[in-house]
Amino acid sequence: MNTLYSIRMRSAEGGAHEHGGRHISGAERIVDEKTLKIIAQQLIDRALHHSKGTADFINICIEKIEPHQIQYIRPLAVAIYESNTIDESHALAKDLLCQSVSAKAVECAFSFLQSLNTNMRGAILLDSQTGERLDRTGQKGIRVTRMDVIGKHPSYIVTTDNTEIPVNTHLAEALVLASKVQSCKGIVGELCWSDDPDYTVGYVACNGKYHRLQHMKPLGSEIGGRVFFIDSHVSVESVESYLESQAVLVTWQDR
Ligand code: WAQ
Ligand code: MG
Repeated sequence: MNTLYSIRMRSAEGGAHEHGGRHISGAERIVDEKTLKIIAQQLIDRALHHSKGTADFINICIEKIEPHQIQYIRPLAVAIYESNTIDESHALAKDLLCQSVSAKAVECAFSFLQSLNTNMRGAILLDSQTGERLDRTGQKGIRVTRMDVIGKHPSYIVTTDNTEIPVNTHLAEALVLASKVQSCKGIVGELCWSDDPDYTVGYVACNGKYHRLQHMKPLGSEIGGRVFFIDSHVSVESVESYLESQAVLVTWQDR
């Protein structure tokens, strides 16, 4: 197998993140050497042409990954739902999450995301029973990194009810992230909606499924976020270390 590299981009406006700049976008891939240049170019374009603004700080980090460090996983199954309003979608999301997480923890997650007035770059970790916040990263959050699919993203996905849906960049990237997150020992659920003002689709991940939900926030809202629900029997350190460091590749087809 070719040598693989993790390539990650983060961009901000008004200076670097660590100097108070506003987060514009972040993205990452795991690719071989000959693809690195093309991906670096794509990531720069993403940072410079984003609906949230124009970055004046772009950080690109490239690291070699040893083949034995990589874990291979399957993507979550995708389930889709009909809903017409934010209230309906949130009620659905709560019902789905309550299969794996306490009602109290679900309420904490929603109030946390709904009270954000700036975006975090990462996710918050909540105790799946008490709803107590477990990470100590403040406004930064836990950033999931070192993940991608093997080969190309499929252009269509067949959902659990046998519907074919087209795969856009948001869905492809979110499904990879959510699949890595749910593969982490001790994580029992996730709640997410996008921070892109023109993208209102979100999801909850639990019970081996990516439950895709329309209308998770008002159109035009620049605030999004992610919450991961943790079983209190596992150590927060082991969860953080897996999310931040373990290289994971999603295999779309059987290998
Ligand atoms: N690790 C942890 N948290 C992250 C990461 C990451 N790598 N990337 C983003 N976040 C957090 C951060 O707080 C962002 O503000 C928030 O999530 C939203 O990120 O069609 O586009 O990249 O099925 O804007 C979901 C629906 C789209 C896709 C999610 O998220 C679909 C999306 P965004
Ligand atoms: Mg975004």
